[in-house]
Amino acid sequence: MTAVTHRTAPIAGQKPGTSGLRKKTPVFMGPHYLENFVQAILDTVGAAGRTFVLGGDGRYFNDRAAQVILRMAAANGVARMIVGQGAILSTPAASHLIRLNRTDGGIILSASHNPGGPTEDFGVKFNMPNGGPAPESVTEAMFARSQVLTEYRIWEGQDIDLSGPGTARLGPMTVEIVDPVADYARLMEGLFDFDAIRAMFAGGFRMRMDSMCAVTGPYAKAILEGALGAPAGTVVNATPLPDFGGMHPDPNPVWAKALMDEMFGPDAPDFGAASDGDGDRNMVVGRGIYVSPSDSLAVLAANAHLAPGYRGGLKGVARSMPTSAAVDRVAAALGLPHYETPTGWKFFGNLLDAGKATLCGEESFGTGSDHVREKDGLWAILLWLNILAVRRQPVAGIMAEHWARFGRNYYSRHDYEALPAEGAAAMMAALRGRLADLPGRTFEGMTVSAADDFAYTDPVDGSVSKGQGVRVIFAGGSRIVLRLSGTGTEGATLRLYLERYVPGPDGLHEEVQAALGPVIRAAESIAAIRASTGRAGPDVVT
Ligand code: VG1
Ligand code: CO
Repeated sequence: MTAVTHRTAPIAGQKPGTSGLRKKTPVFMGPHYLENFVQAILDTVGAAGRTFVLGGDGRYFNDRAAQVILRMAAANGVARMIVGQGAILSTPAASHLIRLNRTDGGIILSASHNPGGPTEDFGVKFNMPNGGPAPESVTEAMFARSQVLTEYRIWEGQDIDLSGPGTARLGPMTVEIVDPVADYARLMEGLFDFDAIRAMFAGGFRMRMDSMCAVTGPYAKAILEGALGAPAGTVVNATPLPDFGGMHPDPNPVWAKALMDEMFGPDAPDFGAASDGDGDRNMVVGRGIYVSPSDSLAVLAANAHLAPGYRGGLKGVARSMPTSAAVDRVAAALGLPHYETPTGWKFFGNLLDAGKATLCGEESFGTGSDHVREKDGLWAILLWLNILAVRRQPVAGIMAEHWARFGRNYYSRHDYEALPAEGAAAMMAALRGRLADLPGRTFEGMTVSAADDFAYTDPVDGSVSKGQGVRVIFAGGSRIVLRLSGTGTEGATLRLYLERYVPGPDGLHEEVQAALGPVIRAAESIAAIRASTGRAGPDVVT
């Protein structure tokens, strides 16, 4: 067995987006595609003598890609790889292992909430020694490297047996195969009052957890049904499958419809939850009530002190720009600093590292804290359970009290998928050109108070990220935001984010799309989405 060097040529388009490099699986399986990108990663971050974590969400090609990456790591002089058994690790569990073992980072194989399978999506991303996604400066360097490299190195040899915990060698490199769940479960036990949650389940509390045939199945079974004593069968779709059983593992009311039907049905459990392909997203639902991710972040911020891990209070909170301002209102009431970042978890890393924020969240079903450097689906679900165990109220009661105290930010996202890329880019460019004319104009009785293209200056390292989404803000707190997705693999996806603030006490319990009616109509007047795309309406409404 020996290291060999293969000649290769740069492949266009190996540019990481919002969260790593995502392409159709056949593209990743094409000649040299994975190898080139992995070599670009290793050349950028350095390989000799390093230790990295490796794992993925188990989707189609996960196992083959892991073997290739191990052989490339060995040939590039990596000293040690810590790999989840079966090459499986949820994204938050990988982030935890990177931090726990003080490694030099990790490679995560996932296209997250995108479907998996031979003709669906695959992805690779690199996380830094702090456990968080590589910042733009690093992903740009990886892309630049991918455009000039001429060779990659790989160890010639057989597959490593990853089927059970233990230690193996690949040439000079040590491969440590670890239980993917154990360390993560211990971390959760240290943050939450497991006794209180166990007592709640013992008292008859019923929950449905839909793992959507993706990576959280084993984690949810071990923690909810194992450690916390929830009845067997609480977790459904609990076996990770290479094609997610044909499901689209994006936990929202559209793709997790079975869970929604159950939670709004005659025999609904007390609490429902779902998570995505790689386990970093969550959706929570009460009996007969859906909790929007922006509201969930606000409720968690207002109640986090009820869990042992956050008893001392929060240092601050952060949300992505398109996420509703509900959490800002909680921060203002608690006297906490709050931050507004561009879309993507990588922008929270510095705030968490610097101790400026404890909780972070995105409208796209992502919530997390400083316990790792990724959003964390099961963590959010467990924090909700801890809050429910202490407050002993139904979810609907908690939401009603929250809105009565802080007012309600009605919120929805409308996605227009698989648009022709050039047309979508032209529409955004035209809109950007019109922004300067908007302030002072009135739409649907709402006057525009500001309109811009969001730019962010990181308060810790001063780095600037421009062009992060168009926002049109109306007097009174209503808002529309438009941006193009950076995680898709087919054409362009336009995301339209809609928000309207109602201070209460009246009007706190309206149907969401109806409450947002004026904002939806104003968005069409301003951006002419339907007119310029020729679409009758959005493909997905969440
Ligand atoms: C989407 C979401 C964003 C999220 C990203 C990764 O990005 O909008 O909030 O951070 O997915 O989530 P985009 O560019 O398509 O809007 V996932 O669970 O990959 O890890
Ligand atoms: Co995800």
